[in-house]
Amino acid sequence: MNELQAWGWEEFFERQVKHFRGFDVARVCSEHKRYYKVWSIYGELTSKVIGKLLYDAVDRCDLPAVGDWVVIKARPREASATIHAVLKRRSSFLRFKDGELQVVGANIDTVFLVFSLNVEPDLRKVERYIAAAYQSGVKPVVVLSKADLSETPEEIKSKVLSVSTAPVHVVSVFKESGVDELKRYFCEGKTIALLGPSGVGKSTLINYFLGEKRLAVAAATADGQGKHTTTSKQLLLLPSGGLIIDTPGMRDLQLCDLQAGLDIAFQDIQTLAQSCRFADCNHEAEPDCAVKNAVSEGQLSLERLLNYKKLLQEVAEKRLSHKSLRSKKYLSSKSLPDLNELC
Ligand SMILES: Nc1nc2c(ncn2[C@@H]2O[C@H](COP(=O)(O)OP(=O)(O)O)[C@@H](O)[C@H]2O)c(=O)[nH]1
Ligand SMILES: [Mg+2]
Ligand SMILES: [Zn+2]
Repeated sequence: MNELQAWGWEEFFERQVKHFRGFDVARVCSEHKRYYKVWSIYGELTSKVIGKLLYDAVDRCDLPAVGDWVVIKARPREASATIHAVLKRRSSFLRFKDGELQVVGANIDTVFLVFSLNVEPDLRKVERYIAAAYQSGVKPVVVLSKADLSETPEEIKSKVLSVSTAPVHVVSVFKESGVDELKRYFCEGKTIALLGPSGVGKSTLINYFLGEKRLAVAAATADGQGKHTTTSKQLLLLPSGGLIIDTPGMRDLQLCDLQAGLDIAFQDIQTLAQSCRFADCNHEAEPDCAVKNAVSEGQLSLERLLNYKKLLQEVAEKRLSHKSLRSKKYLSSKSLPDLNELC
């Protein structure tokens, strides 16, 4: 495996650069206003996008984001470069910020959805994040952090497992428990992103994996909450191979108009629905509704069903509102992750 491949370069990107001659490729590792740090065969370069790319950009999604592969003209002696194109993304996490769609991270294979055990995680949020991950073409893994601050970590884990089609891990960096199990998701050339509210211990976890205190971590607070320390996204190379993206805390993730992602996240409801009398059952007042029956028999929680309906509604609304957005190209036609593969 060459250097580029170790950073995630693959055939999917290779195909896109056939017609670029005299250029190099690089991966964006961080973003600072309109400057980007990129990894290239010349080392790390500070780069700027060319005017045409800025001019042609309809929204922020058209500009480079952390994790993107870009086409560059390098000036190795000055350790700088200009970015001429952003290659099509294999996957991307999106969110709405300041009224526009933004890419939180690009070309991610696996996402660790981190929730701290110092309070019981909001199961509805867990469901939402999982659905958003599947929709983005990324495999989710739920990480319940700070197990040392909870008296009942295993109990909370089983509650989370009951709403999760993704694996769930209980970890404590302070006690060094459970963390090594997460290493099985590291694979050379594959990118993991950490998402979750700020203060849950994402940067601490990454420092543990890096084996050094590379990232700033919030000073401990009495309530175990932590505060906002990570201010920008950053792509890092793991010593064991593989890549990891640290993100600042995020309240919410954007769902996109890919119903299939929801279907995977709520596979239990999908399966039940196959036994409803009507194929297009809305699980409202229809007779012989297997989903409602499961709720009344206590097999399915009403909150989970209501959240599923709410997310469905949101997806339907997105579909309408994104019709006018050119960035629709980032929202649909994404392939779903292969759930059987670990790496
Ligand atoms: N008790 C406990 N605290 C932790 C653990 N991991 C991180 N923290 C603390 O949680 C706070 C926030 O951590 P940080 O990594 O900055 O969180 P981030 O905002 O998600 O990146 C810091 O004070 C950490 O020391 C853990 O396993 N147990
Ligand atoms: Mg952080
Ligand atoms: Zn039904």
